Amino acid sequence: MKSALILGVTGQDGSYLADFLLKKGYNVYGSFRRTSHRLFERLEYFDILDKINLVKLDLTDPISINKVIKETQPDELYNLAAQSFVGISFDQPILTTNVNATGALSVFETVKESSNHTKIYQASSSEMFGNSNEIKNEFSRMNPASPYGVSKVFAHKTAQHYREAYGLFATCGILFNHESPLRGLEFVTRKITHNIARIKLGYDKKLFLGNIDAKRDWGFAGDYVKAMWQMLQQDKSSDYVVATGESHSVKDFLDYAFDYSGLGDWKDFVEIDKKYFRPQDIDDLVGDATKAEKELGWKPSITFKKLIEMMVDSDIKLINEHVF
Ligand code: NAP
Ligand code: F7E
Repeated sequence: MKSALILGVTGQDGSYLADFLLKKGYNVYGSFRRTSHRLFERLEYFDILDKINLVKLDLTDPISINKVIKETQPDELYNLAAQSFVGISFDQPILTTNVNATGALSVFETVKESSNHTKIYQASSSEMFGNSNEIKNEFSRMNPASPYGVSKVFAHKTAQHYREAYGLFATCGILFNHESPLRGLEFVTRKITHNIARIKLGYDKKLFLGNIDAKRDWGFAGDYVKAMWQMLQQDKSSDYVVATGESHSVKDFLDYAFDYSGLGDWKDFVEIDKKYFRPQDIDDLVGDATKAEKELGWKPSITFKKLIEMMVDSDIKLINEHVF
């Protein structure tokens, strides 16, 4: 039986990946950090909480990283743990850097010293590219536009360095935005579908957003965690872009989501609030996943419209069941 350690198992991708690996017969370890409130709702959604070996780890605490990796000696390690919200990274740049950059470095160093058979997946991001007009591939210039993006460039380059200097199997998945009914409530897609459900069921009247001209390449998280696993089944570590190849604006998302929900024209419900604008934003991001398709046989299975339908349906069901 293969073993996998998922850092950040309580997150969107962590829970989808845990479900995927358990179905493949893996012994799954998943890291969490203590909080004073509910934490495992995504694992409960998949009904897999009791199937995961939970381990306590914080990326800002190298002692916990050391202990967990030494004890578990996993065949595969997925570093999905991060301060993943770009917006807050402008307000908490040091925390973001400590978690995403220094934390990743501690993971690579510990694997090198005490578990060097472990294959590492590093969660890199399209945010590393920043603004420029072309479709992005593995060789595109990195020009990050947020503390989050900068922290991910550090971790990405450090993974490449450990690969080259020490022969570590450290693969970076450069994933473009991926969403699901389990997406955090502050990200724009889920914020829209959650608020559509609240408006539709009479709990709210308005939805406040920021830069709705921004365009992103949005895929489905379930498809993207499969790509992560496929990357670690290769003989050599490398970098892979994972994306749908289509970009849509937040306005396009609003158009279809409001139309599908039956609420009609989003302009009757949406107001712009300056507080949701970032000091710097990326206008448009679209990825070229040709390498992942050729080498991994990976392709997205869920369209932009289908993704929106899944998210709207799920949020209406949750609000109907009084899950806020
Ligand atoms: P997410 O839902 O925000 O999950 C992040 C996970 O990291 C959570 O389990 C969180 O724990 C954990 N975490 C946060 N701070 C930590 C710390 N100091 N120590 C240990 N764990 C910590 O993010 P996601 O959407 O699943 O994304 C997974 C990874 O992919 C992240 O690294 C993200 O930056 C990257 N990424 C995401 C996307 C995307 O579109 N989703 C695209 C490219 C890259 P709590 O539950 O306790 O907060
Ligand atoms: O913003 C605009 C916002 O926060 C998308 C993370 O998973 O993907 C994600 O980062 C766009 C931005 O995601 C609101 O300004 C408008 O242009 O949903 P988001 P993100 O910043 O693209 C990358 C690939 C990651 O790696 C990250 O971890 O939507 N926008 N109005 C808004 N965004 C939010 N959150 N809230 C608004 O009200």
